[in-house]
Amino acid sequence: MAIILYDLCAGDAERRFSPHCWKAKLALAHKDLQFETRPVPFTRIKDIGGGFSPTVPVIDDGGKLVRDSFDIAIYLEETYAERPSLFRGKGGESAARFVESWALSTLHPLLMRLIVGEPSASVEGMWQSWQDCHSSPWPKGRSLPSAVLPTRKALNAHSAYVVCS
Ligand SMILES: N[C@@H](CCC(=O)N[C@@H](CS)C(=O)NCC(=O)O)C(=O)O
Repeated sequence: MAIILYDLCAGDAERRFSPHCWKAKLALAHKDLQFETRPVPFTRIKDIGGGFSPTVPVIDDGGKLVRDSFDIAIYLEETYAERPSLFRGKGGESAARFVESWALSTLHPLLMRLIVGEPSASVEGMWQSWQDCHSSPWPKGRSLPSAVLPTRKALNAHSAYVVCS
């Protein structure tokens, strides 16, 4: 039976814009697991599993619900240990945690600023939930090029791992 992934959508159910849900999708694909997505708008997240999680992604694996993209990755790694590994051990898991923390605290606030602009009444609720989730201050005076410099250097040094299509 295919795993179900509850996936954030916009008014257009085909528009899936959540980077946290993308991570869960990539983890499922890397594990070569069959999954189906269920589009969920912000206002319906509370209906998943009778209020199981305030956020998506959530997966339903034969009745077992798991929330949070990183917890989903750990669950898949442990439950489907015979499949291609996501972390290749505890060292890889710790490195992935570091990258996640860096992306959440440095990259996401800057990207949010580019996408939604300066805080305003229209995004106030969204920004509050963002800060609650990530404890990140509004990124005043920081620029995207300086924030991505470590990534740029790493990719330059290890370009063999970058696949272009
Ligand atoms: N730490 C969580 C964060 C998930 C998260 O923030 N998801 C957003 C969508 S990108 C969400 O569901 N927000 C609901 C809300 O703000 O009401 C994870 O990695 O899954």
